[in-house]
Amino acid sequence: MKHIALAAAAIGAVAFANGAFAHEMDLDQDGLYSLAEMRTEYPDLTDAQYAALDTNRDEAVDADELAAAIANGTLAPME
Ligand SMILES: [Ca+2]
Ligand SMILES: [Ca+2]
Repeated sequence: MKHIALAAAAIGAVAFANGAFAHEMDLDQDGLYSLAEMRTEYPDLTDAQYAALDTNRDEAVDADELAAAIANGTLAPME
């Protein structure tokens, strides 16, 4: 059981690191990731790809949409 707990802790650490990096990517700290902000981490992101990330179609990517895209493999995890 011990190694399962350690694995869970490692996954938590990765999630925390992603969260911290995502916070930095939000240059104006408005809680949303504009296309320009996304391109600071994903330089090759296209308009179409950005639109696909915006699943609730409010024309901005929020933290939940970003996390979902990383979780489903649409975006590479941030390092
Ligand atoms: Ca922003
Ligand atoms: Ca959105």
